[in-house]
Formats: sequence, C-alpha cells, structure tokens
Amino acid sequence: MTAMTRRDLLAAVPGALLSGTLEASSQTTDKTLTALAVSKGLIYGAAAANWQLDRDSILRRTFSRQCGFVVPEWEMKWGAIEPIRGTRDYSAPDRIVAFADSHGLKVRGHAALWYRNLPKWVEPALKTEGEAVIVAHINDLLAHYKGKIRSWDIVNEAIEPKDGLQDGLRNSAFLRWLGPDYIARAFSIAIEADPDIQPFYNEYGLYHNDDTDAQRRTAVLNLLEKLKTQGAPIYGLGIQGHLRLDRPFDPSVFATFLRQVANLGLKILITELDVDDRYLSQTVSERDRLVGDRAASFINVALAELSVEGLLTWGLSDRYSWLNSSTNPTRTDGTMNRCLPYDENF
Ligand code: 9MR
Repeated sequence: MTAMTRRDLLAAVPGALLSGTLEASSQTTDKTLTALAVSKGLIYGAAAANWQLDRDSILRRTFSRQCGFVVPEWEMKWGAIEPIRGTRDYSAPDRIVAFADSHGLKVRGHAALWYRNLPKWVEPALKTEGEAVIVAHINDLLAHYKGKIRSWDIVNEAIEPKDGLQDGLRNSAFLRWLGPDYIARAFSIAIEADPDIQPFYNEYGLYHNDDTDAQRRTAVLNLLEKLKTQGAPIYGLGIQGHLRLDRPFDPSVFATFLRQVANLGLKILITELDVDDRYLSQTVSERDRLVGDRAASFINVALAELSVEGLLTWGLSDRYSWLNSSTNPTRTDGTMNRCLPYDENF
C-alpha cells in the first residue's frame, strides 16, 4: 500500500484543511481552500480588518490565494461607520472593498444591526424617533454598497434565552424601543433598499450539545419560522461556528438543526468558523489534532446539508484571531489559541 502524503490527506479530508499545515501544500498544488470549495459549488472566505491587512503582506497574499470572500471584521459595524450621529464615514470599509477588488475577492457585509458596537447616540434616538433611525442606517449602508455586496448579515445575534424575555429575544436597544417586530422590519427595509442582496440572520451558539445551545437552537428556529410565516424577505441563516473544545458536539444534533432550518426554505452559510482550544494543555501537535478533528466533524455535517452554501472562517491566521487579542487572550499559558487554518507563522 502506498503511503498517503500530507498533501493527499489535505485534499481528501476537509478537516485537515484546518490543521495549520496548509501553506506548504498550497504552494505545490492549485487546491487552494477556495478552489476546493468552488469545485464543490461552495464558497470559502475569511474575516479581516484593515490594521491586519495593512501591516502583513503574507496575510494579504494568503487571502488572495486562499479566499473567495473577505468579511470586514470591524469596519462595517454601525459604531465604526457612524460613532457620532451624522458623521457617516465609509473610508475604512471602502479600503477593504478596494483590497477585495484588487485581488478578485468578493465581500460579505457584516453587520447592519447588532446590539454590540452600537454608537451611544443610537438608543436615545430609537427612544424618541423609533424605526426611522434603523431605516436611515440600513438604507445608507446598503445604498453605499449596492452592486458591490450581495451577501449581508442584516440582523446579528438577536437571540439570548438567558435574558428571560418572550421567545428568547435578546434584551437589546432595538427590542426595547422598536419591539419584537424590528427583526422582520429590518429584512423588509434591507430588501427595499437593495432587492439584489441576500439578507441573512446571523447567530452564534447553535452547535454545542448542551442546554445553552439547545435553547438557542429552539429560539432561533422559532424566530426563523415566524419570519417565514410573516413573509419577511430573509435569504438565509448565518451560523457563526465559534466552536469550543471544552463543550460537547454531537454531529447528529447539529445535522437535525440544519435540516430544520433548510426545511423552512432557507439557505445556510457557516459565517465565522474557528475552534477555541483555550483549556487544552496538550502538546501543540495534539492540540492541532483535536482542533482539526472538531473542525472536521463540524464541517462534514455542514457540507452534507445541501442548503449550506459554504463557509467562512473568522480570520485566517491565529496571529490575528479575536481569541488571541492582546487585551483579552483566551489562553492563560502565554501560547496562542490555535483556532484558525493558519498558525501565527502561517
Ligand atoms: O472579531 C471581532 C473583534 O475584533 C471585535 O472587537 C468584536 C467587536 O466588534 O467583534 C468580533 O467579531 C464578532 C462578530 O462581529 C460577531 N460574532 C462574534 C465575533 C467574535 O466576537
């Protein structure tokens, strides 16, 4: 029997794509991540921020080789665009779009409405002016990127069962001042602003086999069912995919959830995949094996569901992962969380 080379293995096993050993193989084969995805009718991409792309030519080169999509990790959030009312500034997100254009990448929009990174002025404005505040924001954002961005996270993370409110809705400024219908309204406003977009509802915590995620799955399914019944123009569910190795994963539970979403007539994208190894104390190679195994079982379930259109990772290299941020590192032993396709040295 001939031994399988590492390259054969990377090409054959989706999970191996996340084992951190890809660069060597991608230089000697055209099987880049995005080429592999496209050959299966899928997309692949990753998140990035200007500060990362600006300083790192290896990151830029890896992006242009491996990705079909880039998602602004920060620049398109409301707080980034309009921290002070009336000073909307698209220069930062436009730079990411320009980077994408010059490297043949597409951009995913993230995120029109999110309870976090909300400018301070928004809540008082919602209180006195109501829906007009989100109408203005969504209209302007989508008009600015009309014809450039199709795939958009319109509402991000609107469910939080722990808040104890009706239907598991998150106690956000939007809910407080616009009521529960703000979600359906956001989709209608978005599709009126640009009928060509694919508006997604994007959410985390939908994959682990524990009570916390089970409650969120139920609440998200109820929300999606309601949106469909109301005729809200939603295109799909974005499943973030921030997987944690200290929490259980059951492929069949996740597969059932995907089927239930697909049965509502929705498309699915894995939008922010990474595998958090924060409590693992094993050697680096053992950690990589466990990260790869978890990624593989998650991806294998996801890609077996026909409504899944592809996946994006939340970054490309561990060096720039939010899980390794200098202010809030997730590991306490001083080593990097090995959460992404490439390690800190690519
Ligand atoms: O990775 C992002 C980090 O750099 C930002 O500081 C943070 C707040 O804007 O958002 C992080 O990205 C989040 C994404 O926008 C929504 N899903 C969870 C992601 C990780 O927190």
